Amino acid sequence: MKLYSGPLSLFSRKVEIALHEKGLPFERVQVPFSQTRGYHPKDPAVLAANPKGQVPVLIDGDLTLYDSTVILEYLEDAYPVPALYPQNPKERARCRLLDLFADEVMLSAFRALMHRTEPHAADDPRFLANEAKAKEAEPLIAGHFAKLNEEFSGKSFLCGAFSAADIAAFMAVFWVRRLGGPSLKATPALAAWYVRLSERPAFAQVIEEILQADRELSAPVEGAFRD
Ligand SMILES: N[C@@H](CCC(=O)N[C@@H](CS)C(=O)NCC(=O)O)C(=O)O
Repeated sequence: MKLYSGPLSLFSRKVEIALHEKGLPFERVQVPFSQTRGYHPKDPAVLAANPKGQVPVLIDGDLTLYDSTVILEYLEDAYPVPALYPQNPKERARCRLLDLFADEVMLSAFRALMHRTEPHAADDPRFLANEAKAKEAEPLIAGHFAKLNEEFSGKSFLCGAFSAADIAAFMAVFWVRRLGGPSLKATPALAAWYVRLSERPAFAQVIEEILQADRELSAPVEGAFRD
């Protein structure tokens, strides 16, 4: 399999974790990314494969796929062991909903923090205007943490056993922490789950690669990974 990925692409990294968790070998092609130009110029292979021009793109033989969730669902169908989704239809649907919650609902709030890794002067008026919007988003993000925290009553993982929902939610929580968002202090079950997942080899490898990419590509973020 070949995966077009980005060094600081949350959704590509989500797919990488799933591939590692399933023990599937893959060739990774890192598309160019910078904090000032984003993904421009775009990789021609990605443009050809995905009408949205986005990574991740997965190629498995004669099949080309884009969108991290579509890719995870394909991996589950084609390579079912170890499972990343519950077998029970209602549990499976609930797991998909949590994946969507992380990928879409949480992202739409913490997008407001993303300017923090771009190069800036502390008194840059554009940066300060973006910071005002980030501060407005932070209570919403803390609310998302509280919602996830409630999911853990009597469970170690979001859907009972480890699943795709854990991967998606972890990436969202990790991205918020990386961007100096709300701490996990008020959400102890979420904090304990976050530590547990960070220690899994698939997660530890991807986290280390993202931190290395940040050292090379990103501005330092005040309050990143605070307790
Ligand atoms: N819903 C898509 C989102 C993919 C996405 O937003 N990819 C970003 C990188 S994380 C990208 O390629 N952005 C470049 C662009 O939108 O032009 C997924 O889950 O894969």
